[in-house]
Amino acid sequence: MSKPTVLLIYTGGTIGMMKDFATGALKAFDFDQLLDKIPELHLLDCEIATYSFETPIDSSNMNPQQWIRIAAVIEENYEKYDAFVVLHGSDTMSYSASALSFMLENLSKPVIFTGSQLPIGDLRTDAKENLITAIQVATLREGDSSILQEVALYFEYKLYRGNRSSKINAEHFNAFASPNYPCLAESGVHLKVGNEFLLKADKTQSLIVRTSINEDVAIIKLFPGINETIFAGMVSIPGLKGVVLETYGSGNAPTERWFTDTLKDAISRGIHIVNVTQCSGGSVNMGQYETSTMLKELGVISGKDITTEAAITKLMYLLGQQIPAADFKDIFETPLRGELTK
Ligand code: ASN
Repeated sequence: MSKPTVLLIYTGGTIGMMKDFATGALKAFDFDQLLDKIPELHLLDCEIATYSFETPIDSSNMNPQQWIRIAAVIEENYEKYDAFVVLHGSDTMSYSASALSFMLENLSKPVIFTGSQLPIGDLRTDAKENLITAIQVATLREGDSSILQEVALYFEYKLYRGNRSSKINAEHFNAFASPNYPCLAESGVHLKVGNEFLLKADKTQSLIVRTSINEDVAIIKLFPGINETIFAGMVSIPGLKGVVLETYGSGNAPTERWFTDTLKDAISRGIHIVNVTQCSGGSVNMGQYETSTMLKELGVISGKDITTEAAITKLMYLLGQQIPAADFKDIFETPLRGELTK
């Protein structure tokens, strides 16, 4: 059997950065140098090809246009390669992995995001392990099918479903978590795959790349002391079409009249409001407390156990798909790529 083929897509991030000697700041450097730094890649039992953004970026500069570029590279090369590994800055990696999971419909090949906390040239770098194992995971096969058939994120010995992951630490190598869904795989002496947790593609369907994304959205995090002027101002932003509302605990919010009236008015103006918990784990359950009953009655969408990263990217994706207003809530509350628990 021929060796699996992998396309490495380099977008930027710390993994490929080096110190600017003049300023001391970290900035991106040439991708060819990145490969020179890891001769171990040649030992892997697969064929690796590379594609690089001409100007690699810190992932703080990621945006829907860049997601579309990543999706386009995957689409153009989909038949040529068995797997895709996206090198990406860790800061917004969970947003990009979530967005791509929605944009790549009927995906049947692995798209694995990875990066690192320290640059590849650093003596104590975490980049080598992350990159090498991400490629190994991406090339796991059963017969002539990839074992992974979804967008995932590999970091510090763990493979997560991309749209279930969040960056939780700015310093530790163990920088990501998936609070509401088990790891898809774990790397130790052996590579252990949790087969029961993987998405399985319907092979009768071919890949559809959806690149229509609507950015007229906001994330509003509630806090004790948020007042009417501020909240009403935020939901009255001209052009606003959707809000991810980060509420307390299991989806709770103030019961004050001004708050519910403001929400009611926003919903009547066609703005979709998605309730997501501020807690890092657990689920929204509107109606469990009096402080969430009104939200349910107003028609607020339940984000259930979705992450904020997946909620905002799903909102942008669904708003781009011209879904009839009457179906929007149901579709949002339905798992499309395993991003929430029904
Ligand atoms: N600022 C970097 C980025 O997200 C952080 C990293 O990759 N560790 O591009």
